[in-house]
Amino acid sequence: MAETSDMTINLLMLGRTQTGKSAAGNTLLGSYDFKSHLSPSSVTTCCSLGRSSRILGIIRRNGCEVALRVQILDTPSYPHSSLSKEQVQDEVRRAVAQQFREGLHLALLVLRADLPLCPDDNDQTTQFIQELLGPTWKDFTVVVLTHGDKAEEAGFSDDTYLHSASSTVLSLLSSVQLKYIFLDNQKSIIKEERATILRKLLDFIRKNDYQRLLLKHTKG
Ligand SMILES: Nc1nc2c(ncn2[C@@H]2O[C@H](COP(=O)(O)OP(=O)(O)OP(=O)(O)O)[C@@H](O)[C@H]2O)c(=O)[nH]1
Ligand SMILES: [Mg+2]
Repeated sequence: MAETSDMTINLLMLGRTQTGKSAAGNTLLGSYDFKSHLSPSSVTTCCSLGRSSRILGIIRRNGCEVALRVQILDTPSYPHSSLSKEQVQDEVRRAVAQQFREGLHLALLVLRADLPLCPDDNDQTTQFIQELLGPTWKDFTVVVLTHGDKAEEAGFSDDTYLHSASSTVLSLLSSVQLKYIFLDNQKSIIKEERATILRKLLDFIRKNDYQRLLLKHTKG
């Protein structure tokens, strides 16, 4: 049961196929709620909601411990190997309206840190997000760079990675006011690492004055 003093954050996973959206959702929840595996076709075909248990040790309010609850909506990718753009948009809008009635705090745009981001791919993805979230999409979007382990194997640390990243990535990061995090979904995350990542996300939410974004309703 959620206690009234608990704080719940609503996060929406978005991104291209096989970038690690479902794996990132699992990492953040500390669970295996979402189906995630390597595949020559898109794995996730409909939205599903994952909920964390009450997480302590992250937030204090007026000197008192407040439990954090994380709700994550995993989504089919765009582009998708078998769904059209309209089908993905309708499915995401339907699920957000159903699961996040009070709106979402952040959309997590998942990119692979170990692959170049090409301008056309980026334009297609950001246009999709803009159409979905509306004109304030940049305020509510955080870039999540997965496959940090592979980038590290190739000799890039989180800092040096940005020196070598393409101008497309750099301008995307700058347009979302440098809201980004690195994730290695390959290893099982320890409690302290997850707490650090959740604190960063809470910081982005705080900078947005805890605003929640409501998506425009569509057919359904
Ligand atoms: N090495 C490494 N592999 C990862 C990482 N994140 C995801 N993967 C792998 O990438 C593959 C795809 O992961 P998914 O979580 O299914 O990706 P997705 O974006 O949800 O894919 P679709 O649902 O098909 O669009 C899986 O084999 C994951 O184990 C990461 O940070 N490092
Ligand atoms: Mg998936």
